[in-house]
Amino acid sequence: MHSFSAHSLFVTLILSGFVRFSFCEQGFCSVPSIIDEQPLYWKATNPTLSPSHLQDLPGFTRSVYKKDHALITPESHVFSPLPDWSNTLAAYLITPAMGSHFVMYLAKMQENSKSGFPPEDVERLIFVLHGVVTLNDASGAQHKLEVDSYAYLPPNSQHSLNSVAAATIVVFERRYDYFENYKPEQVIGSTDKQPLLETPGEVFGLRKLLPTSLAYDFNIHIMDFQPGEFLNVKEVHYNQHGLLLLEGQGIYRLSDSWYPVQAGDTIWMAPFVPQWYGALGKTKTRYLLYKDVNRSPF
Ligand code: UGY
Ligand code: MN
Repeated sequence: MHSFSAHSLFVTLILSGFVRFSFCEQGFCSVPSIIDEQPLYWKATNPTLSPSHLQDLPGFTRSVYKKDHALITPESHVFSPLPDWSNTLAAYLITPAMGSHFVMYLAKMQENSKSGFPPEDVERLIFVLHGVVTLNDASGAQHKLEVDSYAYLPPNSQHSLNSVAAATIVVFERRYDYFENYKPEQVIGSTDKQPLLETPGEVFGLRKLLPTSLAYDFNIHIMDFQPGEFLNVKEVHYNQHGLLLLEGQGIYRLSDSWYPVQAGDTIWMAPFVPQWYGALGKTKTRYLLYKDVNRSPF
């Protein structure tokens, strides 16, 4: 009886993907098959702290911080309370201390949490990675934002984000760069509702979360690569980037370094850092990418 229940527990664990094997025979090892039926972006908020055999090695991290780029991996995240927010812990992953003109942070909203207000003239974009967040906007309307949904709040627009249960969001903020009489408007949407755009000379799938009109001084790109696909252009450009890998894995080239990366990783790219990505593994890569646009470098 005892051994039967142990056996059925074992089978259940295998079927549920909690136990994975690699089989080695005659010098060859097969990669374990991955049964992954988790919710969308689950890996981004529940990353593998890999390589798993080094997970507990004191001092080991894949994180790197250099003059023109940084890779910040989940085992390096340090969360602390956000000023003005209630019941929320945040990890700032990119800030002007690195040379960026924007911030990118993960905010873990707990039960009955509420956001604070951005500083004067600062615009905000939030993207939901886990859970459900309610946006109360400047007009008094309420919007329920689920995983894969986002909201752009123009500078100085009164709003609050509320959550009754645990939720994780990624937040981008930047001091708005006013241009002529253009005025950005609030935008609410979800990735799956955005059309696939043309990418001449490239193979990746591209969606943009914000309108491309001059009122907006940045955009967030959602980029998809099938395993084996890569950037054709070995990009070097004046724009800066903040990247969150939402799904998949591959190799990111930044300057002269080549990094294995996976869902949950964050990358800061300074202007002009040489950049290239190749998707590997068995599942598609999706990443979310901040890019400043529509303004003269002067
Ligand atoms: O639009 C871009 O600059 C984008 N293709 N860059 C990148 O993926 N590193
Ligand atoms: Mn780029």
